[in-house]
Amino acid sequence: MRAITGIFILFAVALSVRAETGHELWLRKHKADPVKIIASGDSATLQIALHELQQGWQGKAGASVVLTVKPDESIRGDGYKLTTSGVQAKTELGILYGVYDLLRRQQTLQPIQEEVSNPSYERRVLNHWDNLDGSVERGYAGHSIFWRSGTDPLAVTEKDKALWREYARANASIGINGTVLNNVNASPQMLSSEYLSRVKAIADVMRPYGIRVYLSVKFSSPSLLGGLKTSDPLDSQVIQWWKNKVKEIYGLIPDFGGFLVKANSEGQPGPQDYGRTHAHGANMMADVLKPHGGIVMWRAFVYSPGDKDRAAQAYAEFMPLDGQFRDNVIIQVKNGPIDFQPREPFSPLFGGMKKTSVMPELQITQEYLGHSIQLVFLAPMWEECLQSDTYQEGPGSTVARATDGRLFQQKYTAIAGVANIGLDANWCGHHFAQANWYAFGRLAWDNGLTGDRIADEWIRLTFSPNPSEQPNALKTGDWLETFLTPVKDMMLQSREAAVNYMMPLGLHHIFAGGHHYGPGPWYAPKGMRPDWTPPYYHQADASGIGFDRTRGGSNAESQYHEPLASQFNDPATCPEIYLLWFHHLPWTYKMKSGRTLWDELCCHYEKGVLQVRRFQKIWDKVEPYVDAQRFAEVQSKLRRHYRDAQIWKDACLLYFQQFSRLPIPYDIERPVNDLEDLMKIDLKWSHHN
Ligand code: GCW
Repeated sequence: MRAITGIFILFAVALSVRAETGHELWLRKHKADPVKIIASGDSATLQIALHELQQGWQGKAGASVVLTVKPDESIRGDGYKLTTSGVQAKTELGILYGVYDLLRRQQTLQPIQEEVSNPSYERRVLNHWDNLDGSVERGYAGHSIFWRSGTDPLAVTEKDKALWREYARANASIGINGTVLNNVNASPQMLSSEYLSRVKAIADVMRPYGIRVYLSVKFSSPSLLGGLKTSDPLDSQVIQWWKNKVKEIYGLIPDFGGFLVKANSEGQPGPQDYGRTHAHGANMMADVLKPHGGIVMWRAFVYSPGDKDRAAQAYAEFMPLDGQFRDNVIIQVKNGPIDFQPREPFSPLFGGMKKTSVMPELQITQEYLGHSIQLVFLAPMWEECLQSDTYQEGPGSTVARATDGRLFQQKYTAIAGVANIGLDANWCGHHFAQANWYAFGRLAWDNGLTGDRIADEWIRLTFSPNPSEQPNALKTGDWLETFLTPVKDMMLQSREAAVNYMMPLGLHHIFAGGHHYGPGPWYAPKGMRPDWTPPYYHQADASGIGFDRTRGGSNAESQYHEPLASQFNDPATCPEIYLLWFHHLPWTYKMKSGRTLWDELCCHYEKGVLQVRRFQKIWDKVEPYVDAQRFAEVQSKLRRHYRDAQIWKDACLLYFQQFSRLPIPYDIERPVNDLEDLMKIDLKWSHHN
């Protein structure tokens, strides 16, 4: 009888949950209580704040909230102070941020007390790798929300504007205040007057939400678009061309943010094509933008084929330029020295450059972390990077402090995240990929937040039952235990799981070429640049595995400050998570666990697969508390996630076993695939598979 009642209740709960597409993100509608708002001023931004309070208030019914724009020495930039009576800020945008915080606290049942909140970085920017034809480079959530092909690609419709408004609101709610609208592999057409008119339309929608637009520009635009003979940054006609273009942009968009530039990188043009340095190129643009208040975000993602270790190249190229950049240039540096791998040590340029502003670039889109197929929560990875100690000014010189102005005087501070947003109904392709967008915004605002705290907030906002719709929903305490705790646990483990089944112990870039989704440790087509093939990175042979970056090898470890350099240089002190990043070691090398390196690798691959299996079980168990649509969609992604994790394990172990010639330990599940078959599979990246 008991069992029957139990089943009946579960059934009732499941039925009462409305299907959700996920389009509302972490801003799902709730029944609001009445609230009285007293606001000084009446701008478009304040109107939004008012509206949000009216739509979302869950505090005391009929309470008064005072919104005061007034300086206070504890408030910086667009920061704010929550008070017992409402929100105080220096700027109207600060008020809006304070209101979002207030509402978030109400929904997530966090205490509301007097507290100041200031942003870690002044510029908190999304980078869209969106092409003007509507495709998205490394995008797994459908086409661009900004650009499209077709008969009238530049027409601005009401539907476009409504979507951009939702996007702006979502970003503002987590403190993001800038967006680069196009791919760093930029088309010169971006700066044509036709496209600029669409940029203006986008900027007009973003403005009240405090979001500035920026553009990626192609360095050779003066020649390609302007018809000049050269794009040499020291040529007076070239400089004049940029001046005119920038004037045109600011005529349309007075608060335009500035340019993002990928130059002399992966075939993109740059100042070196004219015998000039990165500093010449960046400074020319900076000088042109300066009178209008614009900045240049200049990427340090440079490497070329040759003998030099790819991991050491960006540092080698940019360090000699330290001190040569204008104060409105910020060097944009990817979190690791290679390329957004599942795990890399932090880039030595953080804490390296002292006289130049440096900003971290994180990748929200999961290019190397399972696309929008796999559930991988990235906050722990970003936290790991931001909290890494560079030792630049002694212990405690974390990447966070070295980039947010606490360690060095930087005129501008910034952080960028490569967006994972597209036209898919749920924006990000995977419901849990929304958490990565959310996490980027929250960390950009407060780079000391933990992944745990962010996951907690996000789950509550995204999945908590709506009492008005779910009268049978679990009581809060039970929901926390039955839903929040296991789901959070799954999220927090998910990145380490991916490292385990893809590239444990410091392995990196062993993806199949092109799509960067499936395994391809063998991938090395004839004639291909070696640094674009996995054997360059894993160096597996009969003698062992790993990339030797020690003093006897490429010496990349020397780019780190002591005591790190020596620590990394010695396998006995190198953290095992980075072991094969810095060392080429014999298969029988003794690990801290007492196991051989080969056995340890096997254990990690095995563990990763089992972790994903567990995620499936966790998710299946929470079915009664999730609406049917989101439940089924995540469940189906997890099925594929598990299958592909198994493929990763089998492919890597069977491939490396050819070199190690050692057996897979008996207590480890045998591979279920054959290497020959695996080498033929092309795991397509499409998220619709
Ligand atoms: O991660 C690599 C990607 C490229 C990308 C490049 C970059 C936009 O594979 O698709 O190009 O990095 O960051 O510039």
